[in-house]
Amino acid sequence: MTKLRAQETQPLWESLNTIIQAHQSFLITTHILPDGDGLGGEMALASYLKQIGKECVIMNVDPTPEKFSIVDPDFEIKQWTPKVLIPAVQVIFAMDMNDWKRVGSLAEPLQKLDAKMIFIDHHIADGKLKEGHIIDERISSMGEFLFQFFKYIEAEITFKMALAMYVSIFTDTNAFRHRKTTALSHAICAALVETGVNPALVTRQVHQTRSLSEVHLLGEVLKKVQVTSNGKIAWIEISQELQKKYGATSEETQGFVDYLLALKEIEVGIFFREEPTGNIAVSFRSKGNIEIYPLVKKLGGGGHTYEAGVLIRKGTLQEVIQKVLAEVEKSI
Ligand SMILES: [Mn+2]
Repeated sequence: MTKLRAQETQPLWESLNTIIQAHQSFLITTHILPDGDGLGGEMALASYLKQIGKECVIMNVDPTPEKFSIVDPDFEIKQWTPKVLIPAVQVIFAMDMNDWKRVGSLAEPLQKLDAKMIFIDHHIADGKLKEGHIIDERISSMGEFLFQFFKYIEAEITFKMALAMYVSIFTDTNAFRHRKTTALSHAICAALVETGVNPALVTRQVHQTRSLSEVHLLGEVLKKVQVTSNGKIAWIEISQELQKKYGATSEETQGFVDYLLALKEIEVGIFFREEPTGNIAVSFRSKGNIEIYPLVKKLGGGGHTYEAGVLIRKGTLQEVIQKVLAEVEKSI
């Protein structure tokens, strides 16, 4: 059934297994504004660790969005605040990220612990970073990596783990649309559905959750979509003023950028969002003919070849839009 990419990935499964076997206590975390991939990955790995008798806490800097609460039926994911005591664990796994800045204010207290700190990730990372971490840039999602790992070590995959991995793969491929979606991604999801995961229910709970005001905000944002002179790039923007008008949070505007790819002629969609701090978050999506990672990297961000993002700390919303569009037009 599932053709595992054994030769290439086996060393990563081996090293993860070695770390797990050699230690007893673990903390798992993921990036700020956690998504279905980070949360699903955390839950699947934590469930396995507990299954084999290890101690494991999941602690994130931001709360779990309501739509992802299905991966955490027993409320195991804890939110960290400066008042929360972090247990003195031996190993920290940070999932779906490869830069400690991505855990925001949790980075410092974690680094103060005398623990092994390991990224489990699939974002583009430079060679040096890969040493000592578990990074496979080819996989679609944490769920895809973990499923293969569990099969390799012959772990029992419970329904809870299956659901968490399905949510991870389903959300990080944007429902099997992204370029990293492979036959393997589908085969793994088929196996997870056989375990009892209900795809229609996951779609309903994860993708069909917008409030009326969010849809109205989306409508207002999309009404002002702009396209560059060469017709290849579409962009939208959202100011703090507009977000406030609709009472929307940053988390609620996630996914807006994907609507731009519905346009027939464009190759790249960009979403500019002003944060409460005044920083500008910029998300990029490419249909696959144009690699946007090099440009995003140049701007100081990161991500994948065709999906990437950057937080720009200098300039107003309009200044950032002008600057980024100029860079994009120059480079593609
Ligand atoms: Mn991911």
